Amino acid sequence: MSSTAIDPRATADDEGRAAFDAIIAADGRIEPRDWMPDDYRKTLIRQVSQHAHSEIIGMQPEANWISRAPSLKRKAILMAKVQDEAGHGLYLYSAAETLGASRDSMVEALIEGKAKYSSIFNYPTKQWADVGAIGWLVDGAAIMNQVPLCRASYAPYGRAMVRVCKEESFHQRQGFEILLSLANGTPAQKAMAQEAVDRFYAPALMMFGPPDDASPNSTQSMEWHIKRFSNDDLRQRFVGMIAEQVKVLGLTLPDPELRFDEDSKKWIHKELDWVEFMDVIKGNGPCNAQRLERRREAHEDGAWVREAAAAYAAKQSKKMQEIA
Ligand code: BYC
Repeated sequence: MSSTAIDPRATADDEGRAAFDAIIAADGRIEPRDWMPDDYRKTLIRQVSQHAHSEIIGMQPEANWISRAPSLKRKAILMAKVQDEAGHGLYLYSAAETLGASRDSMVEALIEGKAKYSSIFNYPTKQWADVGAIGWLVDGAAIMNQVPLCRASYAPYGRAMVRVCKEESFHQRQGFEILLSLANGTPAQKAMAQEAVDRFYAPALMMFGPPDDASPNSTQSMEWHIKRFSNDDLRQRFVGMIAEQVKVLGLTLPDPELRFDEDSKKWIHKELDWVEFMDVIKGNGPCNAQRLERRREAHEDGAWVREAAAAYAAKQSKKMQEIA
């Protein structure tokens, strides 16, 4: 091609970028077939697949208590909640697939320990009240983070989030209600609830990710309207919310320094252990190895389902070809 010839691909890309920029500037939505910059696609595949993995791995700490739930009613509710998390994972894998990521490659990255998932699920659930603390604090943090994601510029992600958030809000209430029952129970039950809150408080605050000045992805993700608020902003909102709710529970947060500073209009909370956080996301948390081992086993156990589904799909497609 001579140097003066017009490269049709370059023109299409320029037009695509202009259309993309205009949609983002107007706070509109990008659909799967729209042109998008490679880095936007990559960022979304990263975040959405990590989010899907978190939902799937997040089933384990609570499933640990299904067989030991204290009543039939609690057991039924917990089973429904854990199944909801599986559903969230599936919506999210589907959303990531619309960006061109294959389900197999995402699952492989998870079971090979190459993909990240939320730090929180690498902590153990040691006693029944942990199920309440997860519902209240972990699902509570998840909602705080995910409600703004309903407006994410990538439409399939935003649409998945709407449904996820409705279910998370039920999850948070069931967790709060478990803690409330325990807090109003015997002194031993109240102590169990307090101990669970003490253990999950800091890890729940770290779910929002590193502080803003150490968050390499936030600025660009906010410019693209994927994230709407920074990690610290969401953490602030969350702390403010639970500081009030804990009073209703009659429990305390393990943070004697926690106060609202009128001058800065910010909540001052204790320093979080970011060394521990980095260690957990690198795979060295208390339960990382166990979570991945369990996921690998489940994947292997489910091989026959995948094979049967693939064989059925192949048979149907052959039938359709014969008819056509
Ligand atoms: N854990 O630049 P940053 C649930 C990573 S499941 C692990 O701030 P970004 C539930 C981050 O990926 C809810 N890794 O990143 C399920 C990045 O690493 P890479 C899960 C974390 O993406 C079952 C690096 O640190 N929610 O609710 O702008 C039962 C630098 O961070 C974490 C979501 O996934 C972490 N906590 O912001 C019950 C929400 N934080 O990828 C409940 C969707 C950061 O560059 N995700 N990292 O190697 C998001 O909103 C964002 O991805 C984050 C991080 C706020 C998490």
